[in-house]
Amino acid sequence: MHEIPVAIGLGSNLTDRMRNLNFAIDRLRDHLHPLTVSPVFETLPELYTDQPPFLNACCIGYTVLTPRQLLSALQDAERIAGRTRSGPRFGPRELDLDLLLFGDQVIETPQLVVPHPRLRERAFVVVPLAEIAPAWEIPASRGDPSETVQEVLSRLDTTGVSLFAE
Ligand code: PH2
Ligand code: MG
Ligand code: MG
Repeated sequence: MHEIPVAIGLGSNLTDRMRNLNFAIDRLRDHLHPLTVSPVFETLPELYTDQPPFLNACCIGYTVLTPRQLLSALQDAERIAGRTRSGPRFGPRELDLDLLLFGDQVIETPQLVVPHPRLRERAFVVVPLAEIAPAWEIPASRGDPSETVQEVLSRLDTTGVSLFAE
């Protein structure tokens, strides 16, 4: 069995946000071993700002799934949590599960881009990820050099990201 370390970003800004994150964490336990969960942060909405604040967290763990299998497990969990694809791009959602990192692999398919294309710009992802994986080396991709999570964090503006609960 070949296990690969992966990182997942979790977000919710509709209905019971903490319940939605906990639902996702329970589902991720089936696929990532051992599962490490970051603290939860409350974050001001970015990209599409006219929406409620998010709760964001990250999880890491080892998986035997392929990237495609893991992506479809994430999409299943989003759907079961009540997510529909009807709203605006970057708009409000019950549950968002993003495949951020898959070992040191660089993947560019129409369905999936890893490392996540906006990972390095988003304090709401990098702050929680740095709590559990500061030394993870993000592979070079899309013109960005390889650098650690901590290095990315050190140049981000973290205003709007505050600790919510452990
Ligand atoms: N997700 C988005 C758009 N904007 N803002 C915050 N604070 N947190 C998110 O998870 C988020 C967002 C689309 O995925
Ligand atoms: Mg997202
Ligand atoms: Mg998403």
